[in-house]
Amino acid sequence: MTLEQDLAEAIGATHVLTDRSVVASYETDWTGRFSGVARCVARPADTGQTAAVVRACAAAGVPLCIQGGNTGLVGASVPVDGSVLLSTARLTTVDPVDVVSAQVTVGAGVTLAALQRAVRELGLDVGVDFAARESCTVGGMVATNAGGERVLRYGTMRAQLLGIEAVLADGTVVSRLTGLPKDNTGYDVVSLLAGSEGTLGVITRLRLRLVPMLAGRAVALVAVADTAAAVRLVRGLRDALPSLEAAELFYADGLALVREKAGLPAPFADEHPAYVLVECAQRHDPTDELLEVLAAAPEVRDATVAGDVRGRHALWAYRESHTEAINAAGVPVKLDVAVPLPALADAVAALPAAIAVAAPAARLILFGHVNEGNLHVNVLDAVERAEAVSDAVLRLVASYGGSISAEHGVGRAKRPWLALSRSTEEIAMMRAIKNALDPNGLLNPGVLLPD
Ligand code: FAD
Ligand code: 2HG
Ligand code: ZN
Repeated sequence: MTLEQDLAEAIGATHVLTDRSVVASYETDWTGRFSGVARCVARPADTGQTAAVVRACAAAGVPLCIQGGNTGLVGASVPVDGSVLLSTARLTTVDPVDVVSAQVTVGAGVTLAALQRAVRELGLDVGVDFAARESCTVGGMVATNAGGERVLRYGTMRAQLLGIEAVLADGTVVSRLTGLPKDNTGYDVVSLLAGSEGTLGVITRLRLRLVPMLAGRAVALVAVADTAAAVRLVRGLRDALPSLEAAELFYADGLALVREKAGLPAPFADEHPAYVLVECAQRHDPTDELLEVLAAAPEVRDATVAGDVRGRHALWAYRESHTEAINAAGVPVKLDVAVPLPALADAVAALPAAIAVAAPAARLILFGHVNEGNLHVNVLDAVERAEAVSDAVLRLVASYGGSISAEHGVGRAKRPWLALSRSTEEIAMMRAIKNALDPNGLLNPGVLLPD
């Protein structure tokens, strides 16, 4: 029997996709920069079927690549040539919400937006949120330890994760879904899979912590002079406003691009060098206290505040449309990095010159999550100089004591630079874990660990 026949027997022939035009829709990443040619796509419906797919690939010695919503931005969600691509699109069960514990168990293929809809009607919410919500899956979010817009308040995806069910490279199923908040019984096998980028196992189900749904919300878009002013402003807001949930940063050139591509009006009468978008959330309306704090903040050059849903979404559009606007302008070299907050302004100032040396004609669009020192360095008109640009940016970031990946992961895009953020000993430890769990390198080859 061929591998395709084995897979068809395990999960049904209609869920083994071999038609080239259909398979092609799984083969290129969101940015258009990374692609690979899969042998076929397998779409299991549950953990048992997932284990059967993994076992069939292991027996045939064919690599297996894992894809959720394919919104990942480091080239790790597309297949390597000749691999089987396992799509989690059918792992979409949502168990009844445990409102007493404020927890839920869901299939890895559930999108963030679907989960939000399911829990919000019960007065609960998901602690992580970002613009890809309609497509990204909770499995992909855990596999990349996604961050997003609420890390300031609730932490990254790892902090939401209480349990996991996963299929290891030999087809073994590990299921730990009790969700006990206190459970000190040895190595944290659940957390180990967060940020593992599909290299240690296929996550099939997750148990997630939920947070209260806070209906009182206010969003402010604040114009500031520069990065240093943005950092000072956020520091002050954090101290004064316990309801602070998000603090996002973007600049005049990013705003201009977003306005051009999304057709949005100018937020202020005048242009300003930098903008901070903040959101406060609590049970009652936080608008008055946000206005009061902004009125006293010396960094504010101009500000507009919205409390109603439509107004809040209109302000968020200036920030959340950056990724799409950049894609509409070309294929970017995308580098998601973090630097210690006290060094953020210096790093932002140093980036243009470093990039210009690597790619003189490049166009830099910067934005990010200011409280975590998380910069999204998007470099347009430089894709043919991707390696030189990545090297320049990542070395600069490392020189400030930063991380080469704040939230998107290492993937295939940054694998050669892992040693800038992790010691030799740590990389050896990671390699030992990989070798113990996947000795034949079946899962997501070429992702995360350098050769
Ligand atoms: P994919 O892209 O399909 O896969 C990502 C990685 O996870 C791959 O390595 C894949 O092999 C692995 N994987 C997927 N599912 C599983 C599974 N079930 N088991 C094991 N491995 C798996 N990220 C942030 O952190 N913060 C943001 O604010 C943010 N905003 C974004 C905005 C936009 C518009 C876009 C396009 C992306 C954004 N991202 C952001 C990137 C982010 O990594 C992804 O959106 C999300 O975490 C990936 O989910 P996915 O289901 O699309 O995974
Ligand atoms: C965001 O914060 C995402 O919007 C995407 O992490 C970042 O497009 C990017 O570089
Ligand atoms: Zn981000």
